[in-house]
Amino acid sequence: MSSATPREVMSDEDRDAGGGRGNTGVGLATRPETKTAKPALYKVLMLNDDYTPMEFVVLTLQRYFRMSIEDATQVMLHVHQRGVGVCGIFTYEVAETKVNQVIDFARQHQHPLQCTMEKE
Ligand code: TYC
Repeated sequence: MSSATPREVMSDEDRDAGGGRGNTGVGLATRPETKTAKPALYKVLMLNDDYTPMEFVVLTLQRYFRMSIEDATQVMLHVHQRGVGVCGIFTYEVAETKVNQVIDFARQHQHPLQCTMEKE
């Protein structure tokens, strides 16, 4: 019998990864590995309240989310009307930083504006 049984047959992936007996970890470099995990993403949400001035919310969105005055006004009005709105989607640490920047900025100006994050 000369043909290999199915479990002896190595796929291209196994071979490229240096799989099988005697794996030295030095695979034949035929193509790049495509196993880089994508980072988890988080939505940064702006919450409505009855006291923060509309123009302060627009300024905050422009400053910390790099929005145009038109986009910032649209997001602010959405939050004003619906109660909550998405400012942007970021990796965990970037989202956390932006939430803290918004809350600090609002506190410095004695506005109750609140911001939070939620996994995508
Ligand atoms: N509701 C506020 C007002 O009428 C405006 C506002 C909009 C506040 C969005 C917070 O995230 C907010 N002045």
